[in-house]
Amino acid sequence: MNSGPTIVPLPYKASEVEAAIGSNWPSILLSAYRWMVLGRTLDARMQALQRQGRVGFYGASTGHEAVNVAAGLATEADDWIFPGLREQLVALVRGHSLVTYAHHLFADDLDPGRGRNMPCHPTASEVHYVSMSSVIGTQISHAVGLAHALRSRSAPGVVLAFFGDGGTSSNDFHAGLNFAGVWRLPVVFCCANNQWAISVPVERQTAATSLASKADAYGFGGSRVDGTDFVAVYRALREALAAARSNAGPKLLEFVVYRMTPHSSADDPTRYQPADWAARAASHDPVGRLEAWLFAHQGLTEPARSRFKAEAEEQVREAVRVAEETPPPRPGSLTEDVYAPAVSSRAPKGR
Ligand SMILES: Cc1ncc(C[n+]2csc(CCOP(=O)(O)OP(=O)(O)O)c2C)c(N)n1
Ligand SMILES: [Mg+2]
Repeated sequence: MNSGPTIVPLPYKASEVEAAIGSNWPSILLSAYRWMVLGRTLDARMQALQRQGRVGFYGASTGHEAVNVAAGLATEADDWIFPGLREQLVALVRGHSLVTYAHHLFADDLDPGRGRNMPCHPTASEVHYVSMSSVIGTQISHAVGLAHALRSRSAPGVVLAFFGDGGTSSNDFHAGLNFAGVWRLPVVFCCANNQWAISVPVERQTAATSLASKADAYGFGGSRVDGTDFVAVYRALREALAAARSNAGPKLLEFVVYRMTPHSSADDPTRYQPADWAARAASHDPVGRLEAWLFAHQGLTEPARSRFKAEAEEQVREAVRVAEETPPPRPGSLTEDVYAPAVSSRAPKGR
C-alpha cells in the first residue's frame, strides 16, 4: 500500500461488517471501493481541467465519497435524489452514464440540460436525480414536495434530500423538515456536515449540540453518523430508507465528513482553514479508510489496487475525450424544453 497519512482504521471485524450490512458484504464493499476510486479520480481530473480553462467551474466531493456511494448503492430504482453541490456520484452509482455527465460538465450539445446549468448541476432524470438549484437549501422543500406527491398518488419510493451544514440555516430546512414531520412523509434528510460552509466553520453555523439534534424539534429521529466510514453510512441509510418505505416517517442523518478540497474552483481555503486541517482531513479519508480495511480483511492486493485506479483513469479520460470532441449546444436548442407544445384553446367542433 502507498505510504501516506496515518489513517484512522475502520473499527470492524469481518463478522461485524456482515452483521451491519448483510451476507453480501464482500461484493458491496468491493463495489463501493471501486466507485469511490472513480469519484476521487474524476474530482482530480476535473479540478485540473478547470485550472486549464477547459471546464468553467468545479465543486469536488473529495472526502464525501462514502456518503455518496452508500446512497447510490442503498437506494432502489423507485427512490429520488435531490442533491446539493457534491452528490453527482450518487447519480453515477445509480446508473447515470459518466460520458453523459462529462457532456454536462463541458456544457456541450449532448448535455441533457443543453448547457444551461453551471457544471456540477446535472440533471439525470433516468435515475431520478433532480437538477439542483444553486440557492442553498431550496432542494429541501422541493424534495418534501415530491414526497408529498408520491404519498398522494400512492406511488412507491423514498426521497433523499442532500444538503450541507450551511444548508441547515436556510428557511427551506425549517419549512421542509417541519412539513415532512407533520405529514410523516417518506423522506431521508442527508446532511453532509463537512464542517465548513465556504469559510464559515460549523461552530459558527449553530449553537445546537449537533445538526442531527435539530430533528427533535420536528418530531422525528436524527442520528449523527461518521460519514467517512462506509459501513456506518450504508447501515444508517438502509435503516432509514426501510423505515420511510414502511411509512414510519422521515429521518435526519448527519454525516460528519471532512472537505478535502477548496469549497469549489473559486475558493482559497488557506485564507481561513487552520494549518492542521488538511492533515486531520487526510486521516479521515473515506477512500483510504475503506482501502486499508480491504487490504487487512478482504485480500485486496497492490496489483488489484493499481488496476482499479488505472481503470478509473481510463474511464474518465475516455469520457473527457468524447465530451471535448462534441460541439457546443446548437443555437436552435435555446428554446427547446422551455415551452410546452402549443395546445389549441378552442374547444373541438361539435361540442
Ligand atoms: C441562499 C444562498 N446564500 C448563499 C449562497 C452562496 N453559497 C454557495 S455554497 C455556500 C456554502 C454552502 O455550505 P454547505 O451548505 O455547508 O455545503 P458545502 O458547500 O459545504 O457542501 C454558500 C454560502 C447561495 N448559493 N445561496
Ligand atoms: Mg459544508
